[in-house]
Amino acid sequence: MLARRKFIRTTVLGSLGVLAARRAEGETHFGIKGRPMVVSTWDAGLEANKAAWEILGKGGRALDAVEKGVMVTEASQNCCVGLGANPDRDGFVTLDACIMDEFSNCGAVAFLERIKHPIAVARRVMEKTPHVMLVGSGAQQFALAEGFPLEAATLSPDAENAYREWLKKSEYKPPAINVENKQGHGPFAPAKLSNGEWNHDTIGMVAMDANGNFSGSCTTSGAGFKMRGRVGDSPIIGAGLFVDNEVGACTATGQGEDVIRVAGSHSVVELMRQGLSPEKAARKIIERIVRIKKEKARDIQVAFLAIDKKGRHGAFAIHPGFSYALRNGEQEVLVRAKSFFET
Ligand code: SD4
Repeated sequence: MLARRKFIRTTVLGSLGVLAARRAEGETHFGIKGRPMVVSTWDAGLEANKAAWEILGKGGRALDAVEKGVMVTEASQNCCVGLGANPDRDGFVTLDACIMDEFSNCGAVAFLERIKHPIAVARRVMEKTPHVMLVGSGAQQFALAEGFPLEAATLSPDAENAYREWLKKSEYKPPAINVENKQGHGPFAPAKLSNGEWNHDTIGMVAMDANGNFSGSCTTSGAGFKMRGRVGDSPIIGAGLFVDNEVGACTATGQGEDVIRVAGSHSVVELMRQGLSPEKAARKIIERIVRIKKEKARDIQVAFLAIDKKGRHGAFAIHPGFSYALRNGEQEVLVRAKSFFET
């Protein structure tokens, strides 16, 4: 599947003269104000972007695009986002999500069980309550009151197998992260699915619509076999996602604990506000995490993915293997991000 996809490096995108000049900065620039674009994390982003583009390509609002986009991933049986994902160490799948729009409205749910589309519940929290975040049984109660169905409390066949395997040792030990060599770092391993593909447990998506407005979404099952009650960065505004319509938007993936400690996505957006490109801003915050973690940075993966008001997109990761999906008027591609460690 992957072999048929067009895989590109950030530095070799583009063909127009104006883009060549921008390439000299080591960045890629396809979207411009008035021309919509969407980027999302990992390979599953390609399918999610298609749904987002159905809206963006017709001049629709970025908020609708980022919600509908990640719902594809949440519903996919071939993905570890959503109810098909690996459970916590007590055997329950618990989901986290957040969404943010161009007016800095935001909504989030965390530790949500048995609801198929946490991102849609997060949007309802944003639009229908005076709050930003609902968690656990309260979030589920709200979802049911809003008409979301209560799904079965069963594991997907892939998750069932993975959990049975995990129970043999019951160790909360970081496995792999690198999609390419299937090895690497952090508890956020690409899970091997029964169809042979590898996938991740999170999707973050940020988009700019034809009006130049930004929105973002992030949804996850979190770390497989996590402690019961554990919540990562993904539903936390400023950590897993941040949008500022004057500047741009950023989302994060990887070890959530280390994204939270640097207020990751917010920090990237603040650096873009100071004039840094998305890639350079992401790189600075990755370097900050590496400084904090010292030698432990070898064992974790974190990546940031951002877009700005000039229509630039960029990402940076601690380790190789992180890629993001880009869709705009000209391109539908996977972009391989640069990383702090090269091997
Ligand atoms: C978390 N950031 O729960 C998420 C995990 C993730 O790819 O991004 N996995 O910490």
